[in-house]
Amino acid sequence: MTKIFISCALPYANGPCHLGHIRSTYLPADIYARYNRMGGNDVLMVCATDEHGTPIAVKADKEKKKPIEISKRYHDMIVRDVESMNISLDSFTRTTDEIHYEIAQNFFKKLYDDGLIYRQDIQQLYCENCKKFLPDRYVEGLCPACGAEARGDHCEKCGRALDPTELDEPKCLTCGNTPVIRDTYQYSFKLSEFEDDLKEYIENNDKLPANVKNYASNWLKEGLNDWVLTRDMDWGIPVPLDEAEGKVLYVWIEAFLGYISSAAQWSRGSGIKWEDYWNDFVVHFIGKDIIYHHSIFWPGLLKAYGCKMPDMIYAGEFLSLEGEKMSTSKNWVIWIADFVKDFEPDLLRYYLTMNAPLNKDSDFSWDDFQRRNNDELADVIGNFLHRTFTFTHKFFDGKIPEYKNPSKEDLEFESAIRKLPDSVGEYIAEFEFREGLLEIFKVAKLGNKYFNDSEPWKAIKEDYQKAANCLYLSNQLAKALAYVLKPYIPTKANEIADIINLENHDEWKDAKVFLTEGYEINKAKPLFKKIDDDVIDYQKNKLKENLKENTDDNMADMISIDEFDKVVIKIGQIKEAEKIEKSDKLLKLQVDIGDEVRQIVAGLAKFYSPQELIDRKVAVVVNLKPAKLFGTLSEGMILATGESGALLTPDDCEVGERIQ
Ligand code: B3M
Ligand code: ZN
Repeated sequence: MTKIFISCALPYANGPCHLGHIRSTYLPADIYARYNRMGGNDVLMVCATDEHGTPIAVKADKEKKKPIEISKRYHDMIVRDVESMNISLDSFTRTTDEIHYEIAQNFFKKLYDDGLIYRQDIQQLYCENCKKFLPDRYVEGLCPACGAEARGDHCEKCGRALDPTELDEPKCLTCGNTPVIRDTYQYSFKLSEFEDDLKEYIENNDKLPANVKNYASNWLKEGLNDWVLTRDMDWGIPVPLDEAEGKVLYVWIEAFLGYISSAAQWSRGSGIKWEDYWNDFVVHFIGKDIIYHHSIFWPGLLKAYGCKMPDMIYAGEFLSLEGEKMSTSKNWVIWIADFVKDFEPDLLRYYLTMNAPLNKDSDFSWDDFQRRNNDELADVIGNFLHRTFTFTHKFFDGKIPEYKNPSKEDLEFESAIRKLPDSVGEYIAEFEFREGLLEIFKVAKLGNKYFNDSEPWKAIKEDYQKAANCLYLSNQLAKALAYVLKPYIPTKANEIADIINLENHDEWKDAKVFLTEGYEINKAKPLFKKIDDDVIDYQKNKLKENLKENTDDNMADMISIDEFDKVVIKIGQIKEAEKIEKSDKLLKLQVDIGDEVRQIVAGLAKFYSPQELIDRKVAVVVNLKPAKLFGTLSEGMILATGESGALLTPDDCEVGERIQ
């Protein structure tokens, strides 16, 4: 038995989870964890929300709230999202927990006392308008390496960790001014001293996947600089040195320690040592954008501290949406909370795993999601199971029939069933999750072919034993499926197990044990349903409706006064309002704008009932090009706030008056 320490990258607590989080990190970690638990290994799977740093501070500034209010809000949402996808974390904590502060400060202090962290005079960007230093994501500019737009500490395009002073054309995120360079001091980690250790770690670790190895060794070729570990900011963990008033730990150094503090909280008071898991086998599941941090900074810190470096770093590549890069600021994204309102989580777990191997970029498209659900889950796996269970009841009274004098076809099918658990298990153990699922799918497909060829509905009259052998073996495959599907689609696997009356199907080794003749199963229940076209059309429309062209409010592209002058806004009055079928957001309105009545489709249904809107005065953009939404013509736009749907209600104005 191995003890396995599994971590998922810590999500920033500045937004809920979307499909990308699930695909790159939580789902593969969960498949791996579930499989290993079934295989008898002792798994500790941890995560936490990453609650410090500029992403949260910036959001709090914008919303005029305290950072902790923001991070609490999103922590709760992230927990809800992760639970709704059945991610079986043992511990999900917060980097604002007390124990985390303690662990992070002690870690820093030890390296400082050992002379591996030192004080250094450096220059940093300072905004003279906001009168503050601009750490990390308080600045935007161009990446010095690849020229892409980058946030202060990180370039998403090339994956490099940056120092904000390196950025070309830096701008203060708060006010847009160009910052100046000022002298200050910070504390740095002697990363450069560990260059050789890291080279050896990356080169000699056969387990590390190619994408991690390649990135890391390319970076190592350039040579390593020391790493600045502190910031001038209010929000964060105070640097545990008397002389360092007003300085906090850089979010990245303490975020790593979130893996440890989450484990430490889990084991506290239980007598179990989380260190035993770490010392046995550590796997970090991360997105590919943070390979640099996990393959260089983190092992460097661990080495310096005297701890074992991770055995495995698994980096999921990117997920796009309908062929376009996902963007939370444009709302080109599918939130987990929205998805699970309309679909079972297992359908997403299946799709995201089957769609592409983790080490390749992948795309979520609604049509493809429908196709895989209908053609694979429903038509192949669902259909095989359903036929097996119904025919067992129809012809054999719900009991596993006798298996005798097997034909060549029977024997071939039997052998495929017997091999399935081992081959799926091997794939999962090697982090080849898609391959494992493909194998399951292949054998289920074979099951359908075998079932068709055996024609038990005919054979039952002409060749009883042939029908009996067919249903005997088909039930054995159904049983194996209840096991091998469990890491991937646990809820469905449990439903299958319920039909087969398996009280306990937690141990992988039992997947191979055949049901005995005469064993009784329950009645079939529909397990997988097809998804209709209009359900998919609705989702596609919703995605388009939600797309915001430019939402990064203050940093939105500037327009000239001439461009603004083109917009005509008038006071209108809503005369009629009705719901639009199939849309839970849109209302069809007839709006009097003085000289005419316009039909306008507005996304207000979530905030107002149609009746509430009658006679309300509203501000209307009247010279928008007409467009059709859900087949309904819209000739204008009503101004309202995006989040609460509050209308701009100019009650003192006359209908038809022009604002702009
Ligand atoms: N929160 C960055 C990210 O979500 C960061 C991960 C920390 S893992 C220690 O991409
Ligand atoms: Zn500024």
